[in-house]
This record gives sequence, structure tokens and C-alpha cells, in this order.
Amino acid sequence: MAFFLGLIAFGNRASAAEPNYVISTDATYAPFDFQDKNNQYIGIDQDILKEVAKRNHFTYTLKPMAFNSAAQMVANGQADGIIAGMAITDERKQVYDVSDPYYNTGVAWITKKGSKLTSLSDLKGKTVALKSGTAAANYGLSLQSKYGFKVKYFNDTDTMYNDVVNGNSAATFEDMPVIQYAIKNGLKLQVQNANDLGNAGAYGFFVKKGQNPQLIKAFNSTLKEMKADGSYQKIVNKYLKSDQKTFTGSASDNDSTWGILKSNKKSIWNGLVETIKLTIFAIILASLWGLILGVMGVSQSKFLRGLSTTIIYTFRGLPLMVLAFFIYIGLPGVLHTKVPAFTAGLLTLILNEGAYTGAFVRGGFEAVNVGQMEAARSLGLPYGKAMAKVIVPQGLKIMVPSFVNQFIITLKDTSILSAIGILELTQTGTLIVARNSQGFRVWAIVGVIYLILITLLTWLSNWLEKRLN
Ligand code: ASN
Repeated sequence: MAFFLGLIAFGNRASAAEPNYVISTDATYAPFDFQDKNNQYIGIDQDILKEVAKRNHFTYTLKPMAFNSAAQMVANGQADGIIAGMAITDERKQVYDVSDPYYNTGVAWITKKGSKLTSLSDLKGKTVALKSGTAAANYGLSLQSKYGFKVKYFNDTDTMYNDVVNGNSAATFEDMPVIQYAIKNGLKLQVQNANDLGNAGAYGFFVKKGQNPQLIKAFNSTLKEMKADGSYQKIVNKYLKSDQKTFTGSASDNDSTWGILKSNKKSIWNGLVETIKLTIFAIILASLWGLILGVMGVSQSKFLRGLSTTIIYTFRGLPLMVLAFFIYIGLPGVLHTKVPAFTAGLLTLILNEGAYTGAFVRGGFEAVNVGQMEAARSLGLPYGKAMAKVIVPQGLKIMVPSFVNQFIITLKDTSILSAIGILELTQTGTLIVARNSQGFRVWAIVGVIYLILITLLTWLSNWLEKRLN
């Protein structure tokens, strides 16, 4: 527990005199929230937020991720606020406090361009793509039984659009300003109800109910000022009056492997460093934890053996992603403290990989012949000494291949932590694909980087293994 709190404190270091807030956002929701060619977050939301922070003298750490998780972050106190093209609805008002509205919206239903489906009744028996946790999805669901379509969920808007473009889903529901912008920028989709949008409403900035009222106040007063002094309109025009390409880069930056590598070198590098950092910390700490669990597992105390078995059983049984969500999104609501994503991710890896390590360490010690222990004890060595001098060295030798195997698994498992928004390699790939829709090239690049890392790790482990022998 102390170790856990220490980790939190370590990740929560902050020093500036101005207050710093954590603000979550949708990783990809143009023209409101998206990455430019320098991997900076821009868009109508982001420009307004920047201005609110500047005029009210605070700084913020932006957490871009899938919308559903971004909203959960605020609901559970992991983030102080969210700006994400988020519609103001009665349901949300139960959980959040919300600013004045800053942009009008309504839900469109959308098909492929030139589609023969023109009325909602044409969707009977067909599949409709929805984005988890959104107001548009709720609207779609409210029509489902009446029109008899099936639904399929996505985490981000771009993937959802592509599912319709590729013909896997017949239609989708999304907010009008967002789909309009995508179509204007060349997406081959078509809005079917432009003059009759569902759930007309507006976007707002949200905080958890009863928390951070100063942020809502700051947002509202700055929004009012910005509308009066013209800076609000300027931001809107900046995005709506020019092509998305002006921000996200020319085709040549995106349509060759080399171009993608070159134009994203900084973010790929940062993602790589994050993956390596996570892997190294996790390997060291999970190995130590696993050794402790393994030693406990063969100890003379029944209690310690039982404890070790229970811990290994629990954390080997939990899927890594469930554990990550539990620590990152579940625990903070109960502990009333923020857990930084990196800390949550590292802790997840330590607990999960440590349990596997504990199991093979225990097995390794057990494999060293019982006779060896008896022989050592009959020579007069106390239990501890016999363990340290006779059993452990022989056991460790047996375990080396299992350790190497576990190191490689740990490296690969770091990719699952992209789900809690850690900007490691996989999440970096997701964000680049969201911007340039070059899934094949980007995932090939990311895949090759992982293979190189794994090769290096294997070499290193083999070298270590030889030295140990
Ligand atoms: N427009 C969505 C909603 O209000 C949010 C989003 O997809 N970024 O639920």
C-alpha cells in the first residue's frame, strides 16, 4: 500500500504556481479536437480551452483518448474537466456540471455516398455503426426497436466512418458539425436528414458534479468575452474556412511509408521511449515482486504460502485490460486521488506479470530436489541459509528461460495500456491513423518497431543468460 501511494505521489509531482488541471478530450473529433501535423492538439475546442486557460491563469494537462473513457475520467475524478464536442443532455446533467453552450449541434444519420437507403425504415435488418458513450449513439438506440436495425460499437469516429465507407455497416449516427466537416474534407458519406436533425442541442464544457466550479465560471466568463471581442468567431472561421489538410499536412506527408515516418518522427520516437520506459520499469519491478511471491510460495509458513497462492491466482486470472481500467478508472473514485496513467499502467504490469513470474519462480524452487534441502539442513544450515545458498541459485538457473519469456510478454503487454490513454507506441499509432487513415502503413511501421525491440530484448536476455551460466 505504501508503495502504491508512493507511486501515486511520484506521478503527481507538480510545482507551478498556477493551478494545473487535467482536462480530458476526444483523441479524434475534427474540427473540434484533432492532431495537427506536429502532433499538437488543435481544433475549435482546443483553441477555446487554450484561451480560457490563458485568461484565467491556469495550466492544464490534456488527456486525449476514446470519448467514452475521456468522459469516465471526469465522472471518476481522474480528470478535472472535459471538452470533447460533448453535447449537453439531461442525463449528463445528473453526473456533471456544465458550462454555457458554445456550439450548436444535432444528430445526423449517415450512409455511404450514393446509397439507396434514404429512409430509416430502409435500415431494417441492417447494421448501424455507433460510437460508445455518445449522445448520437443514444439517439440511434432510441430508434432501434422502431426501425429494426442491428448495432455495432466503435471507440472513435474515424473507425466508425470507415466501417460505413467500406460497406460493413449500412449507416451511422453522428453529430452534424462533425460529419459535415468530414464530408467537406472528402469523406465519401452522405447525410440523410440534414433538415431534420435529431436531438438538437449544443456542446458544453463539463466537470464532475459539485467539483471545480471555478473552471465552469472561468469557461463561461471567457466564452462571453470571446464572443464579444470576436475571438470566438475567429477560431470557428479558422477551422471551417480552410481545408483540414492545412492543419494535418499534405498528401505527400501521409501517403508513403517514408513520408509518415518523417512527418511523425517526433511522436513515434516519444511513443517508443514511453514503451521502453514502461517495459524496463515493469520488468525490474515485476521480477522482484514475482521473486517475493515465489519465495513466499515455498516458505515454511502455511499463511505465506496461502497468501502467495491467492495473489497469484487473482492477478493471473484478471485480464490485463480489466485490471488497468480498475486501477485507472475504478480506484480513483474510491480513493479520492488521481492516479497518473503511467503509474496505473506500471502497477497493472507489476501485478499481472509479477503473478506469472511468481508462479514459475515457485515452480522453479519446487523443482530443485527436496533432497537438496534435506542435505543442506542435515549439514547444519538453518532454513534461510539453505534457501539462499543452495535452493535459490539452482532454482534461478532453471527459471532463466521463463524470465526471458516473461520479459518479452511484458514488452508486448505494454500495448494494452494504450486503452487508458498512455501515449506509448500503440496509442501513438492509433492517433496517427486517426489523422491520416493510413492503417496499413502505420500499423506495419509500428509492428516492425515492436519486432526490432523484441529482437534487441532477446539478444540482451541471451547475453545475460550466458553470463549467469
Ligand atoms: N458528440 C459526442 C457526444 O456528445 C462526443 C464525442 O463523440 N466526442 O456524446
